[in-house]
Amino acid sequence: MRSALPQIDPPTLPELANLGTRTHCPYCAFQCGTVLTLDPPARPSSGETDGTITPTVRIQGDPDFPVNAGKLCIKGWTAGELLRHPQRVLQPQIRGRDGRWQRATWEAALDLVAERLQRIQQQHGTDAVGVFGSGVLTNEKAYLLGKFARLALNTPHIDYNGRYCMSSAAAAGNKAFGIDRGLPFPVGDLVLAETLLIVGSNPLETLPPMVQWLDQQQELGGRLIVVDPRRTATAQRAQLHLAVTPGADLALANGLLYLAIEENLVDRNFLTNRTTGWDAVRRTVLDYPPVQVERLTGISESAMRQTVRWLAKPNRGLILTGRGTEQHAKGVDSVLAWINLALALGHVGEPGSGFGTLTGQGNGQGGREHGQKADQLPGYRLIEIDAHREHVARVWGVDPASLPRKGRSAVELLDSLGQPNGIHGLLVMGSNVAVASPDLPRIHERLRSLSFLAVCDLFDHETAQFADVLLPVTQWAEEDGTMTNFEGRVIRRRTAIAPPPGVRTDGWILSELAQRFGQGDRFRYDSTEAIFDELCRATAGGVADYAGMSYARIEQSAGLFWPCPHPAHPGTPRLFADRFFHADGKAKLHPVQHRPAGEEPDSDYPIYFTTGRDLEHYNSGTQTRRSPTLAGKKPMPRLQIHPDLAAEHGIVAGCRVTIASRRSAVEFLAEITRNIRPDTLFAPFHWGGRDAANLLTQATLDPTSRMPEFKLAAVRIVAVQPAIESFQELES
Ligand SMILES: Nc1nc2c(c(=O)[nH]1)N[C@H]1C(S)=C(S)[C@@H](COP(=O)(O)OP(=O)(O)OC[C@H]3O[C@@H](n4cnc5c(=O)[nH]c(N)nc54)[C@H](O)[C@@H]3O)O[C@H]1N2
Ligand SMILES: Nc1nc2c(c(=O)[nH]1)N[C@H]1C(S)=C(S)[C@@H](COP(=O)(O)OP(=O)(O)OC[C@H]3O[C@@H](n4cnc5c(=O)[nH]c(N)nc54)[C@H](O)[C@@H]3O)O[C@H]1N2
Ligand code: SF4
Ligand SMILES: [Mo]
Repeated sequence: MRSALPQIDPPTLPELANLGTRTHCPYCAFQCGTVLTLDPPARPSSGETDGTITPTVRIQGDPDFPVNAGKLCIKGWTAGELLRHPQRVLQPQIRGRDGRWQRATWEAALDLVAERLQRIQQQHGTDAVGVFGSGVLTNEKAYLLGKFARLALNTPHIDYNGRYCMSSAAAAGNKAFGIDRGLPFPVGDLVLAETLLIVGSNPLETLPPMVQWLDQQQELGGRLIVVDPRRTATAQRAQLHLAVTPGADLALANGLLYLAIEENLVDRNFLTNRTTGWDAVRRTVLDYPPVQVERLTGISESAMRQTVRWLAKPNRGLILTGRGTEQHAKGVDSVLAWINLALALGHVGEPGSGFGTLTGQGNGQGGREHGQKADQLPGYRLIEIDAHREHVARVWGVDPASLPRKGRSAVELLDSLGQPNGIHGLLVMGSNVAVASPDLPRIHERLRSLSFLAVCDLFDHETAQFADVLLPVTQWAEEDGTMTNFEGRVIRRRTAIAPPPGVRTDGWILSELAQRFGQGDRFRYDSTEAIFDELCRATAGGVADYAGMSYARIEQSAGLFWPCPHPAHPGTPRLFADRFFHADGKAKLHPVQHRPAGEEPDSDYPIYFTTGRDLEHYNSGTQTRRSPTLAGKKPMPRLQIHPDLAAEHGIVAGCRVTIASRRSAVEFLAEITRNIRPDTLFAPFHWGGRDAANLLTQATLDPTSRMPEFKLAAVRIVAVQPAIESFQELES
């Protein structure tokens, strides 16, 4: 199916509408405040430079936005490189009989999408079409996408890439606290932590402006402990690094709680007054004495004792989790184990103390609140609860009985593509599933067996290679909306420049398609703000209550924290000061047991393989691999390998090393480094094609969150090509 896109000259930037506009970075959940100007400054073309100046957008950190306070990472200040990128898709494309893209009018492309999806529904039933959404979408788009799936397509099958990202932390937060908001406090509170324990996250590379908060925390005398199989940039600045065995976090957390009990560090007052469930947890962790935990985790008893003493009162101890501890088939239970520890030490709710999780995607938080998750409706309502269905149906003006029920989760949805009783027509909006999904050989086979695939994106990416129709959309700086950052702060994305003439917003596309499904009236809005106002009504009374918000209110301050139930409500920066969100106001502890991963190393595949992120690239790499600056800095993935393991296989820096799992094999450039456990290999997942780390990963799902096990597969080294050049810089 591979074919080049017809090249069209990208428009330059003639009418940069609102330069000096304050908006936010397109990438991660930090949602750094930015100010956009022109670089180089537009000047009348003259003489030798006639026509040669192509202005680009300059992006600077917004000093007035308190979260990043003027700082940006390299991805943020290079994001402008993509606005007029030569590979940007500028017109709808329809796959011709020869397998090549052909330009089409919007009318023709949208008619085709509607016709094909309708034909599939006539043949196989309404449930035979599905939607795959994204945490890249604004709140307004996420809301519309959920409404579109339920009302226009009338299918239960909508899920999104947040299932790959935040679902385990979300499920654990809901179970323990009765609410799921990544940080239950503003990020500035971090500086108050006397001990910060970061588990399975590498914020120095994944949320880099965090450095300023960590610096301040350290200047105030605070300590940092990092739990990660790699000695990451973050771990390198820690007082204590616990290089845990991949997949053993739950045992570690239980082992720490065992020691807290033994050392009499448990806060019994807090447990009695503010929690339930302690007895069962206490009994469970008694099975985790240090010898046993040391065997499972590779962490010494003395390091564990140090950790728990530093975290316990009278210190302020704060535990933060990331994908390293969550993207496992026991991700929910692992997060619950960390929450148990935080609750038992009695800190939760006090500034600089407690528990939080570091959200990933730009709108990873808002994306999971407004109804694009298979089991959810706007406001974090649940689609299987009658009262919740009734509220949302009223706002939408439909009969509650007409709303579909709960659909399939992301991996299960993709796994059903083209299968009997599965999905035959799919709309993907804002995700490159052909790179980002686990066990790619299987997912590619499924994508190939679909009858019809439509993709809305900026680029002709790896997933679009499987598509029949590609609909080009506007980018962040070309549109209005709101995003909810990792603190639960709702902020404004603002239009700074005019989009290229041939592209449309995702919202416009959904409303046009809805019209073709006879639901046009329910998708007609005068402005993005009108969508937001409806969203606020739909969330009223829900857990993620935005009812008191408006664009004007959000703009008056540096964003508003939900819940914000009425127009006079100031928003809720700190969630747990007085109560938790279960009916009794208490937090719940849950007894959880360590168990093996979906796949453990064995004699055939003896090495752990884990995956994650580089500073310079973002997720599937659709965007950052196309940035000349970022691709120049990191042109290809590197496999991190410890010198001991390398020596065993005769590998030196710069060798090409092929590793195989039970799914497939991938050849990587080797980087020899002591910053990883000798039993573990690491590769980033930002590349596609033959470089995709996800060709190796496995898709065992967490039974509760349905999160796939991205962080653990068993592999072996199958071939080593000698280094052809000197790769000294690859030794670290
Ligand atoms: N530069 C950059 N920044 C990003 C992104 C990006 O792609 N690039 N993506 C954004 C998104 S969507 C997300 S979700 C966040 C993710 O942010 P992070 O959670 O910080 O990212 P990861 O690199 O996936 O995983 C963190 C660490 O988990 C470790 N790890 C692996 N296995 C285990 C384990 O079993 N236990 C423990 N404790 N640790 C383990 C890895 O070695 C890795 O260092 O980043 C966001 N920011
Ligand atoms: N092995 C391994 N795999 C992983 C992970 C891991 O740690 N290891 N992490 C997982 C995680 S946490 C995540 S979040 C996923 C992310 O992986 P993906 O779901 O692929 O996410 P992105 O790469 O961010 O893709 C976003 C897409 O949206 C497009 N886009 C940007 N803005 C817009 C817009 O406004 N509208 C539309 N329609 N499109 C837009 C971009 O061009 C890009 O193609 O990957 C998961 N996969
Ligand atoms: S930290 Fe995240 S939001 Fe900030 S500039 Fe970097 S990628 Fe953008
Ligand atoms: Mo993510």
